[in-house]
Amino acid sequence: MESAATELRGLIAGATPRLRSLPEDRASGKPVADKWSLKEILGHLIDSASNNHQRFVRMQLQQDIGVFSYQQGEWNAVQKYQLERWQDLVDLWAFYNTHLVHLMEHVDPASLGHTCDMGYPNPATLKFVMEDYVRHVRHHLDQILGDMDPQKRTRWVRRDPKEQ
Ligand code: NI
Repeated sequence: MESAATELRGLIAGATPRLRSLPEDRASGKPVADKWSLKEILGHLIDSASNNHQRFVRMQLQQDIGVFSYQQGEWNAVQKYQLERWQDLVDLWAFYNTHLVHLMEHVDPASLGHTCDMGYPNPATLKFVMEDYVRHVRHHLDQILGDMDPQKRTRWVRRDPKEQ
């Protein structure tokens, strides 16, 4: 999983200083009430890191871990990311992902075909889960750093594991 790990390492290195430079009010600004603020998007990436951390470990220990998913909107709302300091969220995101790079670099190659049911039509292999995780990080970092109108944010396009 060297290439996914290298890509994630590059995303952390490139994005962290840019995230740190965003002011608190910009990070918590909510120009459109029903769209996530930048804090809430980064919070979503922290939830993604913590849930995928579980997948990355559990899938190495078990051939098929069955259903493993989480309710993204509910997770975000419960944790009140809007009330948390932006710099703390950036640090947590960066350190968590640094650990995930380490994990990917040391993944047991024999487990890359192990599977998880992520609600896609086909079971996802650990290789797919890791690659799709990095694609998802990039997608949301582009939203945060692109400074775009929240209404014009591009939607996440799910990929069927079979088409990887
Ligand atoms: Ni997402």
